[in-house]
Amino acid sequence: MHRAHTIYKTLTGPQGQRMGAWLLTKKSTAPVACAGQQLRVYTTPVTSEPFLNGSSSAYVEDMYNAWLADPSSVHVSWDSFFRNSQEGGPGYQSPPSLAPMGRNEMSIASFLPAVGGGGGGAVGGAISEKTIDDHLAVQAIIRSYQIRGHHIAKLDPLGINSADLDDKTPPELLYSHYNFEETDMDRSFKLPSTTFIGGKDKQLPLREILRRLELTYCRHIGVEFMFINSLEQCNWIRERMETPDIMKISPEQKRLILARLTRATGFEAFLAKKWSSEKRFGLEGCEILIPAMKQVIDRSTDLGVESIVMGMPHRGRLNVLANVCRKPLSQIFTQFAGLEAEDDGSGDVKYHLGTYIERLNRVTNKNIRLAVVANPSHLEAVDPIVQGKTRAEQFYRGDGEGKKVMSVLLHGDAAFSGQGVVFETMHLSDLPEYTTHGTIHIVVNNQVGFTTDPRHSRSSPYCTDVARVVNAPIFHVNADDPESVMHVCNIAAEWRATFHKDVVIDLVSYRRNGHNEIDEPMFTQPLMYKKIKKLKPGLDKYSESLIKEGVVTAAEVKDVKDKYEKICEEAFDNARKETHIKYKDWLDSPWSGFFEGKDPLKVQPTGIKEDTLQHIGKRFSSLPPNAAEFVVHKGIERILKARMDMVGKRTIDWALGEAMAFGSLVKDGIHVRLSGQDVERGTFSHRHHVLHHQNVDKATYKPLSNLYPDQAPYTVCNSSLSEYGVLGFELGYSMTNPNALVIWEAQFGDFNNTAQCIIDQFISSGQAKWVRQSGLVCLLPHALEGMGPEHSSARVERFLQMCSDDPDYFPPESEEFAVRQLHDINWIVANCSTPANLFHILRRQIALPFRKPLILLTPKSLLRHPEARSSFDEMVEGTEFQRIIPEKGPAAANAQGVKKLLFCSGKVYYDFTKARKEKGLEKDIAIARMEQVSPFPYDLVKAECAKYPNAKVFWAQEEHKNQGPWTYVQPRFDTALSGSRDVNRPNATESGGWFSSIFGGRKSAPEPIAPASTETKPRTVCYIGRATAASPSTGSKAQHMKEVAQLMADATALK
Ligand SMILES: Cc1ncc(C[n+]2csc(CCOP(=O)(O)OP(=O)(O)O)c2C)c(N)n1
Ligand SMILES: [Mg+2]
Repeated sequence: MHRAHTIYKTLTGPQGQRMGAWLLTKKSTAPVACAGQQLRVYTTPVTSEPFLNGSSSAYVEDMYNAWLADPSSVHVSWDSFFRNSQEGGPGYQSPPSLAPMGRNEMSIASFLPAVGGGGGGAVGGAISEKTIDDHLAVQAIIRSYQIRGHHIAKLDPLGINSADLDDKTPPELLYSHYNFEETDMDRSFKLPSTTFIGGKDKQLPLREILRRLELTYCRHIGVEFMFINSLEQCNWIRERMETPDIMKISPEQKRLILARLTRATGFEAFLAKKWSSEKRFGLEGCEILIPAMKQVIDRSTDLGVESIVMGMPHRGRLNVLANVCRKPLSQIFTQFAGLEAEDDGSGDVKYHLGTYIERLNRVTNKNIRLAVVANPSHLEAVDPIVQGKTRAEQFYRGDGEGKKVMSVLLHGDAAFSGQGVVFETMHLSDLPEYTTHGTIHIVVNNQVGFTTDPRHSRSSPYCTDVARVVNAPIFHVNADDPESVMHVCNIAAEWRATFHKDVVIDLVSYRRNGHNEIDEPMFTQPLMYKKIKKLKPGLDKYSESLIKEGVVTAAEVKDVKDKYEKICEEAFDNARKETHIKYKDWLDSPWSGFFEGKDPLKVQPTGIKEDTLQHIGKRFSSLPPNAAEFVVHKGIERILKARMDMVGKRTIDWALGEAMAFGSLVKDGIHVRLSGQDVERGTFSHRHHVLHHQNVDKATYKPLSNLYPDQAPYTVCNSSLSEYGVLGFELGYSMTNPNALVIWEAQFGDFNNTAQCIIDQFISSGQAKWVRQSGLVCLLPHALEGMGPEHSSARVERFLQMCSDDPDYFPPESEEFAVRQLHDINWIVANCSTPANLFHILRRQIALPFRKPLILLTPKSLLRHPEARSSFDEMVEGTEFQRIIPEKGPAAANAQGVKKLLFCSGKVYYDFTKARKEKGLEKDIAIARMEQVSPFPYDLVKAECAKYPNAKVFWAQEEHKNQGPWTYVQPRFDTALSGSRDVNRPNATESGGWFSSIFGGRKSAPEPIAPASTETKPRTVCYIGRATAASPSTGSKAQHMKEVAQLMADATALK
């Protein structure tokens, strides 16, 4: 109420001149547009909102300013209206193009007769200007509270900062030109339909209006929602915020909050007592997070949600696992014991591990599945992964509207505003093939990021401002007011269930300790921490207030506390009996049934029936079935015809090879999803998986979705222009179900580095850290083709450098050599040179009895290269992926006479064969293609080298020497040629261990074998390729051609 008086008393100042008066005074002085205001151009007629409803007055004002600057910038109807108004015409008249009134709107005239109290009312039927002005002013004030009330809400439990980093009261809240007097405070004003503060009352005294607005918008909840451009959604929120007594809850509900807060607080206290010097990133200062999450879950389960996928940072993670997911406390406590793992993998620190729990929600009595996705230290990196996993779960459940599965993302204040991936993830939220139909974001806003104050960590007022871009309502709430927190949690859950859009809860709180428990916060935030030290913990405050209210007794409070401590002590005793930890207990994506009963070293065949090839080939090359109506582009018609001709000749090119792989998988019930920038057509216009009707907008036809009536779904989707977000999303998607081929394609391979964190932290090391597998495929266009530095290299050297196989270890040769290698490595890196091999390697992803990520370099010029074709013979039953394609030409028949054996990878093979032919050296130089670079095909390299005993062995690459595969292959060639070297022993835990954890006891790390070479002189590999360079490629075409010529000369030189 204090501010209401302040407002009333300080009703002065020029700002207030602008609202209302210009509309209503007949002789208005020309108002001045706001300094710095952008000129906006309004060229469409106003049809969406009626005049002067709650959200249109700002619009009208904007329009007026635009009109002032340039009358032609507004619609002609507004032009005439403003002109009329200025020229002393009727003060108010409806603009001509107004839409009919909606459910929640009233005409301005309806306000006027209902004037009560003193002041200027209607005199003799005429309405005074003051009456109209005053009513408009009341409307404007209501609206101002709705828009800006949050700026002055008491959000900070410390009372130091303003959550929006601005202590000032926005002048917009103080409309000063209406000249209210103290006597006006008791005048009644009819309430507009865009407010719900009246409840059943249609009019209220000004004093009461202001009081209610203060209570609603300026107490412990600050809500930002008026930027949402849907009147329905704004009203929906207004109703849940403004309705009198809306926040009243029952004593039972209060006791439930107290019990939950007690557990949250007790958990941290217990850890602090037992492991005082261990880092755990405690939640102290924002313990309300736990009751808040539980409230979100309860309400969402009430509304039909059955599965929740969560992503969160370090802060409070153990508490979430214990008290939200109800992970057994003893499992959590064993993480502190420094025990060795019973199963394999390299593991991760306790505050990064994931979990998966299925349990009964005791409040709603419904079953619920909760997964917390494992994450690296890299803040916010898990966001897109959670979304992908959620989307996939929705997909497999047929939950097209997200009613059963939802995602919850937790954030820190500094990370939420600082990390770009938050934005990239948010921008997926409404895309048809990426939406999860609304995410509930909860920010643990402790007003500090490690040692950095918010004023140094963000330029936006709130740490949540990124969410405004997707029109998500944002609820800032003082975390020391548990009931306000629960209220916004309910609204958030209902919002998501109603509108299926994102929503943000900003828990404005503090951090009682340093960044972690060992840190000294007084070094950097002395004043803040002086205050924190004096502050009563949230639990104490709430229990005291409930005792005062008579909801609980002090004895009951103590009892709840003691009981929880006893639970913790018992779990602690149980944990002490454990001798090992199990990484599998921390798996976030269990694939029940996938591994059981499988021979872990048996790969299913990848060759398929001729009939299937024919069928898919024809369907993929056909016009839509309703071809007479569906107008296809002439160029596409030609492409389809060329495809059909190839199929007739039992031949495939790149696009057909890919389509055959996808088509044969969907035929077998395997869902295929291809996502990335412009993947539908293909960056290089080779794919065309979506045909567009040339005359009907959005009418499309997807051949691969129309192969078989009972096929699995095929999804192909152009993504937003993001790598970090989209790659993360697809990785998450791939984690949900192993029986799906999930593919992300980079526009050019080099763009993968903007998703480096997903590659380093998740794809290459996810299995080792979190015993979680993924068969994700990354298609990375790669090759030096004179397109300049940025479109040449996928930086294959980096992927290879991260491969976990030992360069000095030649695994034992056996029938299972290839699959065992695949099993033991962290990911596969390949660069195919034929469409058939592309076909096989894609199918092999599913044929494997386990899942490994596949980094697949893809060609550009080969997409149309006449020689880069394969025959059906290379794909039919009995054929398989070729890790190495050996020389098959005249040199193979002249093995003893071959002087040079070149190994290469990718499209450069075609350049080498051409150069060799031109020089007439086809009998002298053998060229073998290494299609799978990692795991390294030791056995086949050895065999190929042995076949040409008199040849010098070379690795030839088009990349620069410090790039490309050279540094990876060189030591491995030596090992292949000389056998295992005794440099070190393979790491048995890493390479074989995971295997046993899944398949039970069958280890795959045998002893190194003795050198196999019988040659007297040790052979070694030599390098052919470009010299070292900083850049992947020259930018000059001429220089490029010179380099190519030199490369060809080197490759074909016999001296
Ligand atoms: C991408 C990334 N950069 C830097 C860090 C190092 N780091 C760890 S916590 C932290 C501060 C996080 O602040 P905030 O998001 O507010 O969370 P809080 O710790 O306050 O809960 C930083 C900078 C990190 N983990 N991830
Ligand atoms: Mg913080």
